[in-house]
Amino acid sequence: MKSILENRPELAKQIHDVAEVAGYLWQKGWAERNGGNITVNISNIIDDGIINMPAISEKIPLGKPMQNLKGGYFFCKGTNRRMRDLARFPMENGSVIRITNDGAHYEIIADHPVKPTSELASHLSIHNYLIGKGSTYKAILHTHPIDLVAMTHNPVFLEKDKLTHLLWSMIPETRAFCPHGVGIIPYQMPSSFELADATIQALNQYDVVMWEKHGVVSVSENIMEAFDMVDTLSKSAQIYLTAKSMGFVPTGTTVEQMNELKEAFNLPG
Ligand code: 2HA
Ligand code: ZN
Repeated sequence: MKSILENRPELAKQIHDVAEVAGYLWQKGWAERNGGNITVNISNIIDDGIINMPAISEKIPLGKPMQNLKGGYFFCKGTNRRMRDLARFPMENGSVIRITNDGAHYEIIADHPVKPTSELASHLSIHNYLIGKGSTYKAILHTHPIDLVAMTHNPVFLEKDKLTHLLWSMIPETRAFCPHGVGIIPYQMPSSFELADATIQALNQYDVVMWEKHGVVSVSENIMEAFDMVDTLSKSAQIYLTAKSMGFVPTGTTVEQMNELKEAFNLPG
C-alpha cells in the first residue's frame, strides 16, 4: 500500500520529527506504556491528492463542533499506542485525520485506520483555539516527565508562578527558552473537556502547562520546539532535585540576574 508520505518530503519530514521526539520521550522515561500524545496541524502542507483521498474510517463525532478546524488535517498518535512504537513505525501507530466541513466530526484518511489519541478532545480544542487566535503554533505535545510531575505533588508548587520562578532560577537556559514559564492546572479527569478548557485558558499566558499529578502540555511551531521546552524545564527540575538530594536547597540565580537576562534577550514574562 502506498503511504501518504510518499513523494511528500515536507510531510515526511514532519512525521520523521514526530517519530524522533517519540523516541526521546521513551528514552527519558516520560512515556510509560501508551502514556502521552502528539498531534500536529498539517493543514498548511496538504495538496489536491490529499484533499481527494477517500476516508478509511467512518465519520466520528468530535464531541463538540470546532469551527476553526473545518476541513483541517492533523497527524495524531493512535490511542493505546506506545511512544516507543511510534518512534519506529509512525504511520502504523498514528494516522492522518481530516475534520469534516461541519467541524463536528473527523475521518481517518491515511495510512491505516488507527484511532487517534484518547486526548483528542483536548488536543483539537487547543488547535481550534490556536487557529482562532492566528497563532503559528502547529504542534502539541503531552507527556509525563517524572521530575516535573513529582513537583506538582507539592501544594507549594501549585501556587501561581511559583514553579516558573523556581525553574527559571536553576539555569539561565530555562529563563531564556521557556520565557513564558509554566502554567498550572489543578487536577482534572484525563481526556475531559474540562481539562481541555482549563488548558486553553492557561495557554493564553503560557506555552507549557502542567496538569497536576499527571503531565505537561507544550505547544509550539513544531514538535522539536515543543519537546525542547519540556526538556529544558525538566533539566531545571533535575538540578533542583540533585541539589536537594545532596542535602541543600539550591540558591538559584537572583531576580537581578534573571532580569539582566530578560533585558539582554528582550524576553517576555
Ligand atoms: O494517551 O497520556 O493523558 C495517554 C495519556 C492520557
Ligand atoms: Zn497523560
